[in-house]
Amino acid sequence: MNKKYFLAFDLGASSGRAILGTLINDTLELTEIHRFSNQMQLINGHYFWNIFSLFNELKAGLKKCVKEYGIQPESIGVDTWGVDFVHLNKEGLIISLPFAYRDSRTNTSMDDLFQIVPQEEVYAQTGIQFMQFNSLFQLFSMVKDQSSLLEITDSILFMPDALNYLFSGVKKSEFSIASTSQMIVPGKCEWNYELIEKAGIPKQILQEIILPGTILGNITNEVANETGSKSVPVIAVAGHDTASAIVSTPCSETNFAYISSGTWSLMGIECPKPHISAQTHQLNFTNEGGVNGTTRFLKNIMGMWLIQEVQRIWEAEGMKYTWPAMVELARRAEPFQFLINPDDSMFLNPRDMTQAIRDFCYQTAQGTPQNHGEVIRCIYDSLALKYRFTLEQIRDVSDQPIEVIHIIGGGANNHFLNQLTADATGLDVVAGPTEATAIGNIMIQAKALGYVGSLTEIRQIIANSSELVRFIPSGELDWDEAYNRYLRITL
Ligand code: LFR
Repeated sequence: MNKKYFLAFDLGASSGRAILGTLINDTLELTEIHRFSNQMQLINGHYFWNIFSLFNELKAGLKKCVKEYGIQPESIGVDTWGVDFVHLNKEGLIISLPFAYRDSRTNTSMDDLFQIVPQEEVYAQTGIQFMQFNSLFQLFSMVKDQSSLLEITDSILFMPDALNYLFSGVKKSEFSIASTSQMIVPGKCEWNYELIEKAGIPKQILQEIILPGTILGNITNEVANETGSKSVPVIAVAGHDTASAIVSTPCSETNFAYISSGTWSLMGIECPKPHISAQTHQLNFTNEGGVNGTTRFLKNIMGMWLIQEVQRIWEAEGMKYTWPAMVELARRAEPFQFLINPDDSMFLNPRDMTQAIRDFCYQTAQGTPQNHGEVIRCIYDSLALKYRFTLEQIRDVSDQPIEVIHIIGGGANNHFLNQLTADATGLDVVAGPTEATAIGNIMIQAKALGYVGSLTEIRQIIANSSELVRFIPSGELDWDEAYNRYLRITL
């Protein structure tokens, strides 16, 4: 087979990348072409994403690929975080920066909506974990505030859909990203109009839902001229980064749980259909749409965000740590001294994450961490214990056997946390690939263009091409005792 090239744009809440994937027979090689930082912008009291600068960075990535690397990709695809969306007017112009999901405008939106549609009904109709920032609640907050922006909105597009639109001029809503909205019928490419109407959200602003792997159209002449690229297809990959990441789980069986580890830790299983019951509602699990008719039954866990934030705060205070330096501090700190519930709402977007962690420890009668090592150790221990807690919940709901945990995404580089996860859960952990999201994005492009077939074949190629590291439970430390204390503190 000739070499085939695909360009993946993978946007996260802290950085974005253009990654070139080269498919050679049954292996895949990756080259990072372009990397840039991404940050929510605080403007007049609200947090936004700068979609225009993100689009510029993506075009810069395409231009570099063609001009500096001399490679014309066969196609491009975009994935991003979930839930956030762009407003367009009827002429198709973007009329506002998109709000960022950590903005506080939705602080009371869930309770406000539940007064109109009972919580049980919203869950039964969507099967999505309640998070105050789901698009449903973002839109409902605008309805409630009689937002003039919403009044002049002709259509909304989720972040990857919006970038696809800027590249191709085509407005569609890809299934995996649409499923993060909490506004679709579980497992189906259908808007849940009944719920949407009850919430007072104008249904005409929503676009047709299409399956991942749909060829949307070609790059516009304008973008082609600016970047020097040919007018290649823009493919709607699994636009939700988590959906793209799970494509890359390097496994041939179904006996695994995954943790897609980045700003968030998404822990769950892949299932043929959604799990929706009073129990999954009570446990607040989500059923997000995946590729090839799969459902991701999972829990959103506040992941490396906690570390990113303490790192940011300490840097502002003049103490700049690298990630390995932070891991080293944690390694030297005493284990299990302080435990937090990583998902407490006080950690969603505090001005000072270190202070928020100290406050949590103080309020739960644990004293307060005194130095940076104690804070970091507290975060890592608590994440590992939260993974154990989540694993037990998944096992309560599903009889799918779980014999191994695949940790994928950037967080898989953290061997210290990988080992803690194996120790806390008593399961082997297989770490890698770290570029899971970009790989999933690339492989769905290759599939859309007919170069690869099934999900099984895709995963085999990924297993052939990735360096995986296995962590075996060490039996060190009394994790049972720590777990019981974690439960007492957090429940
Ligand atoms: C991970 C992720 C999660 C989603 C969160 C907010 O990057 O996409 O799946 O719940 O970001 O959108």
